[in-house]
Amino acid sequence: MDNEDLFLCIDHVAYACPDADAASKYYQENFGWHEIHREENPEQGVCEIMMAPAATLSPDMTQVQVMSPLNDESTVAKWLAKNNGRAGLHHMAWRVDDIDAVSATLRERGMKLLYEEPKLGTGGNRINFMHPKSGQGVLIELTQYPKN
Ligand code: MC0
Repeated sequence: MDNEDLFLCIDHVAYACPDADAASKYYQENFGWHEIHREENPEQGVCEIMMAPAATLSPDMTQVQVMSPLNDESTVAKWLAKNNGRAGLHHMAWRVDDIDAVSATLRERGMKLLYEEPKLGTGGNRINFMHPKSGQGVLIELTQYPKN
């Protein structure tokens, strides 16, 4: 793939904390942000709440994903423990149109993707992650919206 066809936008930035509900309330009360969507993803071990500065999401509006671990085995629980329990930015997600083609190109370029095949992400998206070593110290998610 050509560089200009790889990524569409920053879909969301993910904030990891011990209590997603409490963080959502804080964003609503202090910043006027809105809950757009919430779900539990047992495979990823997270409760996650998608939030935006408007009640209605426009197509390219970057969201904040507020997430907390569902259990001690969650990668987010491990991350929080390593961070001495402190909340903080955990990853950012880049939206792609064709995650299979983008993943193939990134692999050709030597990037390490965590999963052989995409897994289920928020709202039925297909997701994968680039290892923080490939992201120069940042965990980067690739996310593709369901095709109609
Ligand atoms: C770990 N590292 C990070 C990091 N997590 N660097 C930047 N950002 C992070 N979030 C670094 C560590 O500092 C360490 O660097 C190295 O990566 C290995 O870390 P570790 O503590 O030994 O942990 P691992 O290797 O067991 O796990 C790290 C890994 C894991 C990224 C592989 O967290 C993972 O599988 N993440 C992908 C799944 C995920 O995060 N799911 C939650 C969101 P040094 O230099 O010390 O070696 S789910 C989601 O977001 C979905 C629902 C969605 O949006 O649709």
